[in-house]
Amino acid sequence: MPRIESTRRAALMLCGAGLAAPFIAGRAQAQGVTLRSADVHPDGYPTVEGVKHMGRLLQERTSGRIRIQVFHSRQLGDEKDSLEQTRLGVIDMTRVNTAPLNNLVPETLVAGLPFLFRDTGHMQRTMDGPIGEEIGRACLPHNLVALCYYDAGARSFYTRAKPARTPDDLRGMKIRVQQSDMWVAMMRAFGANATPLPYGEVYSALQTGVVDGAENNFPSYLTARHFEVAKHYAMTEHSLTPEILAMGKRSFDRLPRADQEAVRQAARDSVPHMREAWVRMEGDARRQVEAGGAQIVDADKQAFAKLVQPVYDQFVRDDRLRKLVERIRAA
Ligand code: GTR
Repeated sequence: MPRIESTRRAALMLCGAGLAAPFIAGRAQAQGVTLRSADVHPDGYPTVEGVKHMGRLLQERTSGRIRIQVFHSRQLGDEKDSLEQTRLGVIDMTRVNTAPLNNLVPETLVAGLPFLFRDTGHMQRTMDGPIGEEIGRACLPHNLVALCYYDAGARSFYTRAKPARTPDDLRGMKIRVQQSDMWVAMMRAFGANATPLPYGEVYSALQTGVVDGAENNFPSYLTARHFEVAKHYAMTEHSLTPEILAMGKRSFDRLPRADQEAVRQAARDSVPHMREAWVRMEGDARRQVEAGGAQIVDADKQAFAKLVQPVYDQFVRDDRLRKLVERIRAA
């Protein structure tokens, strides 16, 4: 089934379910609300498990009045589609990477900038604190209420023909990136040609040679089965871009204030659960792709890091973003 058609069908199905019905104006408590949340990853993936955990907390804390149903495995389309549906109020929540938000909310691109976060701890402290809050607030005028950030490990290159240990190896290769202008510029800086594609199209693009490679963390490399068609994984670790869980402002505004707070709190409280699942899966995924024939090699990270200034020059131009980057570096 063509992607767009299946997405529209899912959206119609959800509308038909009468999303707005349980929210009764004037009531202090929402009654019998099921929040629909989208994810591109399969059941069991740490992001899906994080949102399910949030749902369990919410259900307990509201005596079953508010629940979450997770539509995993791209049932509601790729990330751009689910973001759009969330902004429009067709679905209530979506878990996406920060990258598909970059063109809409420039503050989010800061979180994906190459070699900005020093390590996972630095990323977590930044995103869980005032800087993450500021980035989240910037989503509000676009009808998105940022609830929390999840881990996505480090992204590295994987390629079909030979490993991308250095920028020279990568030169001229067509590399799939997420749909973000900043990510396109990052590939240009590394000497590659960027091909922006939705996640769901990457496997066949790799298989047919439409692209020479892509980049992602181990859990995605495994679960999307990209390791079957691009076997050379080089540890460039060029970005620690985190995930974001966002609720549509329309759905959020329909909830009474106390329930809004319960939603925010449950999201925050789901983060440690997600991160534990993440750590487990990152190690498992690495072992599984190796067992499946992937060749993991070290890369010359310094050589890649030396090339990123043009990305900063192009995208961190205004004062607001410059200050964010400075504060992140100083943290
Ligand atoms: C994954 C991320 C997804 C999506 C995907 C991609 O690591 O969890 O949200 O961004 O990468 O590359 O499209």
